[in-house]
Amino acid sequence: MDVKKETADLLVKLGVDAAALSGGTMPSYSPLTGEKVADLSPVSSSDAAKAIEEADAAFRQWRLVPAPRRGELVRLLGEELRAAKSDLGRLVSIEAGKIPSEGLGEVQEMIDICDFAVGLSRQLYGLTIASERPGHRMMETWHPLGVVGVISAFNFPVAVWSWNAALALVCGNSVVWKPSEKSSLTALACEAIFARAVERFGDAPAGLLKVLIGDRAVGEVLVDHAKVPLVSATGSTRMGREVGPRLAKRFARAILELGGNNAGIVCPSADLDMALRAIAFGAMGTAGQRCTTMRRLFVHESVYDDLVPRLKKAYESVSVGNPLEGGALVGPLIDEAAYKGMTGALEKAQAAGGAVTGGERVEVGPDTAFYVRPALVEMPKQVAPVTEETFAPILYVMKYSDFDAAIADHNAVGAGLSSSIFTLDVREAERFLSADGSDCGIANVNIGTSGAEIGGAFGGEKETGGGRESGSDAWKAYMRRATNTVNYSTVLPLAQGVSFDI
Ligand code: UN1
Repeated sequence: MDVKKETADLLVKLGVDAAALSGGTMPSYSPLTGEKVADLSPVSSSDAAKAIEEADAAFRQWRLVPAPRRGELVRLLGEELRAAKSDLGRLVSIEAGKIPSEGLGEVQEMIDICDFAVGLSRQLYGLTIASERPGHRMMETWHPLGVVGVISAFNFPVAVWSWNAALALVCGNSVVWKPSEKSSLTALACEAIFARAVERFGDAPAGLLKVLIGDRAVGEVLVDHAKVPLVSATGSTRMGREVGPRLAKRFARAILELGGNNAGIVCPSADLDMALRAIAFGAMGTAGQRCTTMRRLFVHESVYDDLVPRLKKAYESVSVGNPLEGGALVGPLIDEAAYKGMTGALEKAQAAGGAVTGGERVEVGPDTAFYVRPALVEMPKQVAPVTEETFAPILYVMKYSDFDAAIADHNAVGAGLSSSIFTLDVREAERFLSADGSDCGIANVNIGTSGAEIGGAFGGEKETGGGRESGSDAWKAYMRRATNTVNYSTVLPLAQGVSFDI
């Protein structure tokens, strides 16, 4: 395939101006071949600040539009995404290296959150609260917040934006989006798709969505700008450590969705066929580049010799290759740095007594592309690098004999995003989900760690950053809450029995 030509064709078909793809100073690459597919023009810091001002002006109008009417814009966005699904899904494959069904799945996730947000636009409920004073009513009202900054990562280049944007928009906010430098093309496509929804909507204020193509300096403008009351940032824990305190310094809100070091526990009663499939997808799917990828596995000693050899076989036989050419299940790593991170971790694991299956580079096309066979590493115990997140397909497998110790090891890492237990024993399952079970934001039974549906709140604890996006009541982070007390009596009783007679 001619990756560069197909990228340009898809972008133009999706509505991006061809002129935006060349002549700039910021190169875009496809991990499928490692070749450069565009030269984009980054925005300057002053243009970024101007875009934020424009988004703020849009917010001031948008907040006055009734929420169900705001939902109509997101409904139209969902329709446009449905129409663009195959092209955008393919562009995600080209830019992030995903297999076709995962590229399409990512767009489906966008459509799903739009549907969710449309319903939500009629359900931004506040409570009515019993007042202790006669003739008084208490209630809470949820108001739009302002410009919502979105910083997204390459691995879910479009879905994470949509989780934030769909909620932010129905909540009455505008959005300024700084995509990863590694996935700016799909962001331009989303900008064009959104523009079509806006056009069909008719009277939306200009500036509801601003896309800031650029590097870290542009992200910093967003993080530090006084007119951005909330930044939702997805990426590494290292990034979150910088962004979090900067937001806190100016009392802005943060939704941080950072690293994961997700684990599964396979118990004696587990359905091993099912566990095998779940682990294979969780650990090898998306070439190990989901924040929810399964990276650690604790297997009970009684089933270890049954499960682990079968898993190794799956690692040895899984197809690795250009997913748009031969139907491979494992596509490329995003770039050379990811490859180096993987080999470095494997060397460290071996030095710590790990036995590695797989992990070797697979030659697919030019040497600017980085394809690897996923690695399964049997570790004698949980030491570094098992305790660190390496954004690559490495699964560290450890044997356990005592369930309590397995849970303790499970929780003994910095990150706290997703987790799974495989068991048919209700006691083990419930314990895993209980207060002294998994310490993660996502805890699953008999399914893997990845592939969450949008209906639930998505995010995790500890070094994962504590933010929640997507479903459930995650929308509340995108609004400001006002508690209102209305006195409809003729007297003025004070709360707590206080008297103050003048
Ligand atoms: C991410 O990797 O940043 O649960 C998001 C999942 C997907 C989202 C992953 N729904 O794997």
